[in-house]
Amino acid sequence: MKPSHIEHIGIAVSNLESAIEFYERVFGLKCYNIEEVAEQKVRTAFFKVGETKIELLGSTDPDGPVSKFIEKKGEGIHHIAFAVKNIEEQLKHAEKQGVNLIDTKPRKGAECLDIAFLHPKSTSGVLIEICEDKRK
Ligand code: CMX
Repeated sequence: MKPSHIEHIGIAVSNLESAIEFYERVFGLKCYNIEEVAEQKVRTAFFKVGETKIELLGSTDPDGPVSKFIEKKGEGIHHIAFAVKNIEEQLKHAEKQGVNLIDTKPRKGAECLDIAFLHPKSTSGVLIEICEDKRK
């Protein structure tokens, strides 16, 4: 599959506003975008760290995946997103390798990316997102 880089690291937080304030105050990073992804039941806040972003994830619904994650595991790293080219082909490749796909087709995520998730049960317990910016 050969991802080009880590596009972002998603971090589940209980309180988005106070987590943004923390990242700005302690690390001197600037939150440059806050975006709701209604389909995923999250609000996302982005910071750039070199080529990689930190994506803070605040849940908008107690039944959403981020709420369920925090309930079970507490706040923390929720997923790692790999930037790929030709995401549809990469999904087919992953499926052929026996990976359990959460998304068999890409969907729209924050920042206009096409995204798809691989199930943590087939990736050593880490939720992996692959994503592609088709505008590039
Ligand atoms: N990382 C690692 N493991 C995870 C996980 C995560 N982020 N989320 C859930 N799991 C584990 C659970 O701990 C649980 O493990 P056990 O069976 O050992 O207890 C197992 O996966 C099943 O978890 P669950 O709470 O019963 O939840 P579901 O099976 O209903 O859903 C998952 C799990 C991963 C399929 C679902 O959360 C999902 O589809 N995630 C992808 C979408 C998403 O997370 N969106 C939010 C971010 C959006 C964005 O970045 O824009």
